[in-house]
Amino acid sequence: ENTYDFAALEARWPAVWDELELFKPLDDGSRERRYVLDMFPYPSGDLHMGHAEAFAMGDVAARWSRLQGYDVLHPIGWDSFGLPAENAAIKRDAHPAEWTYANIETQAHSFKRYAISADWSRRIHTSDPEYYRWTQWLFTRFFNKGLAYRKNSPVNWCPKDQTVLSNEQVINGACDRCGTMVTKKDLNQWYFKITDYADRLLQDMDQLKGHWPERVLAMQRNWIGRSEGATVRFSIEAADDRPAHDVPVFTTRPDTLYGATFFVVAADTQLALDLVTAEHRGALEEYREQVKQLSEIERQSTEREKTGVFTGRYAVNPLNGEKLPVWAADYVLADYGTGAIMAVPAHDQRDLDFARAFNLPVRTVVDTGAEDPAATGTATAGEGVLVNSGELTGLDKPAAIARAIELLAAQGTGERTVNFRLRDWLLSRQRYWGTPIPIIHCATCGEVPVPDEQLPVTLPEGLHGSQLKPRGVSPLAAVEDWVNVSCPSCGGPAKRDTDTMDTFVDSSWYFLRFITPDLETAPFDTDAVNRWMPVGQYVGGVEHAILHLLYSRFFTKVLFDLGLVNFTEPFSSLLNQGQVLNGGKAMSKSLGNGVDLGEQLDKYGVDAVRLTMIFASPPEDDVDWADVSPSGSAKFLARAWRLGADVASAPGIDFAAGDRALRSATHRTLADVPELMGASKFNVVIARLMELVNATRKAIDSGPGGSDPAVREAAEAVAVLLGMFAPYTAEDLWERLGHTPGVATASLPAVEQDLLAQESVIAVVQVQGKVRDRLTVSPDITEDELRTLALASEQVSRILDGRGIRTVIVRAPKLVNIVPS
Ligand code: ANZ
Ligand code: ZN
Repeated sequence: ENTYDFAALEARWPAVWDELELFKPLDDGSRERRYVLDMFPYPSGDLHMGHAEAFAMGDVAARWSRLQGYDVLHPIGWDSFGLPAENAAIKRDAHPAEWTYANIETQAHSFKRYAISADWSRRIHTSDPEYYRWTQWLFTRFFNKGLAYRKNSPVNWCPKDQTVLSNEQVINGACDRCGTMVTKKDLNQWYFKITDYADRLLQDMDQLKGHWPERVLAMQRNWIGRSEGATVRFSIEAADDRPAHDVPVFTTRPDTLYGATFFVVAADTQLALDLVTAEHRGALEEYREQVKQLSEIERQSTEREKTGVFTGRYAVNPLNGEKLPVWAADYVLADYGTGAIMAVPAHDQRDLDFARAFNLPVRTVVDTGAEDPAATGTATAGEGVLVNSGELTGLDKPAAIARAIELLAAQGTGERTVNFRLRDWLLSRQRYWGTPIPIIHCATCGEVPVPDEQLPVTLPEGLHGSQLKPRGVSPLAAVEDWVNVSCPSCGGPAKRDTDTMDTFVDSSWYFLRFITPDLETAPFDTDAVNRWMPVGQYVGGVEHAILHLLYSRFFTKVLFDLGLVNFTEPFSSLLNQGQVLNGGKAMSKSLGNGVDLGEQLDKYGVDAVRLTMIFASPPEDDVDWADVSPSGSAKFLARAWRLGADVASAPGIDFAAGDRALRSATHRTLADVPELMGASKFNVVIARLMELVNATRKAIDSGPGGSDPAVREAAEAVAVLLGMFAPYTAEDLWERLGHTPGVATASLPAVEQDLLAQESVIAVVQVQGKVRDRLTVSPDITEDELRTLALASEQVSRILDGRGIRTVIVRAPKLVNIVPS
């Protein structure tokens, strides 16, 4: 039978692969270990085209590592807690687990069909009590280290989902799940102290340079947002009903202190309420109401008219004793720096806009050569020389910054500080389908972590459907016999914390659990983890450039500090695969341009879809499904597979006597693949395989024929390399070539250096445009060498017959044209 039937191959091979356990790592030290990981999926439904792209890339990386001889760990599992399951459960009056685990089974089935070379014995689900027990265990370790704490603070609140969102989940002021504009609400929430690690998160990016996409590093750097400057303490004078008060500000420009003409506190802070005098209190309260209605993005918009109210107070400038009116405004943010600023309108545009709106003075203190900001309305931020600035006058900007800090430090009113944009990680969620926070609140003992032997704190099971509806408090709070417990410390009556964790907590350590997934005594085995980690190749979408990657990096550093791991970065190398588009646009319901993965697989076969994804472009680039040809891929696969019928020799023959041209083509391909794979040019490798298949076919049909050893050598190389992209076709071809199954773990044929020299090429020699000779030359021949050879040709001398030469045009290595005089 010589008809390529992908469905028959798909029906046959998975069971054989399972049986052979090809993808279980040996972990015996006989080979170098390599951990290749795809960002684990969320079980939202069946797999879609995006999964097909991402997981094809990760699978190619894993399969390539195996061919290179590594002992490869390539696991798969599910990030299975989260809101969609809960919303689905509410809609269908069901339990989130039903939807979640049904989807997981569907996806698992599809992943198997898609021939992901995963070790299925390591499968984990973050919503299993066996997993979240350890998420809770880790939480208690963070808590004991002072890295998990509660604070009452205004939080991002999605009025539609009725849940708190982290800063990272607010995109342009809207909920990243439902698009509703986010507002603020005061709640007592759990936080992880990621800000303690800000400097290390930044520093350790040095280890990732060159191995992570530069744009991801840039996004992380920007998110962490390190700024150098100074803290300057202003004292706010007592006023009628209010006592004096010291208020620090953070400024990157202490050199401009003499240019400060007013002072601003964020309107939505307790500080603003503490400062405001009785006379102005009403106005402030009214203003605060107005501010509450605004989204973060509106507040920060530079377009918007500046607003604010006077507090009735004055701040004293510590350098010159000047009194500055204190305003409350919304353009100063409560949670950046100290929530208060010294306003320098001449050199800060936001301050200038505010000054112009409220008729406050503008004083230039750095002469940058530009026109007066008071006149132009444009603040000047550049380099220059200090003017009107007491002791600082005459210094340039950097010198003035240094001097200002010296002066402040001498007075005890300021010092150099570094400020980060990064905020602590808000991890409390008032939802059901997540990891319960393992804390018990006791009136006597306070916050008591649940002891290890009482973990996991499992979710109460009875809740389903409308009982899960968001109400601003967790649905868990309603389950009294779950909430009411005795205090593990004093035995008195106490209550469980009813919040669950942000699912990003679950995914911040899953890569460690994969290493010892069944361990019952710890989240992971430290020795085993130290053997396998860091992940050698991590593959996933750029949408995780900040959150997931930053949180995983943070967790790893904390675990390092706890002595639980011996490395500080979890992912040595990162590949962001592109998106699958259709007609140049992301697939979406509203555009109606979605392509169903299952239909594509049914129509063209798994291998053709995989090959198409990978061949379309380098992995980082988008694939436009409207521009590709899965049927072309299927044709190529059939052509490769049919080589199996025409190789008329037995395995194990000596290739040395084979046709040299074909051998050379095979070995040149084998020699180039490592560099191409190393540079993630998977698509180029496929192009090279296409050439090799064509060359082999030609050798069979119009060359030395199917019994030539070079034909077997080429076909075997095709099978081994093709296995990375089209595992079914390659495995079947391998078997047709007489091998026992398991091409995925076959060894990569060794490159024979002496076969790499390019064949010679024919250079045509013309005299006055007429071909007079043909020379066999190296493709690398230089123009001078070729000219010399051509002029030395006997044929040419005969034609020239003593005539002189006007010009010689040389196009190495293929053409020489001689024009006689
Ligand atoms: C005086 C000054 C003069 C400033 C000047 C800038 C230019 P980055 O670089 O982003 O860290 N600032 C401080 N806290 C703020 C808050 N909570 N809300 C809004 N703005 C705040 O920015 C630091 C600068 O942003 C600080 O330096 C402060 O304004 C302002 F010619 O202080 B500057
Ligand atoms: Zn107690």
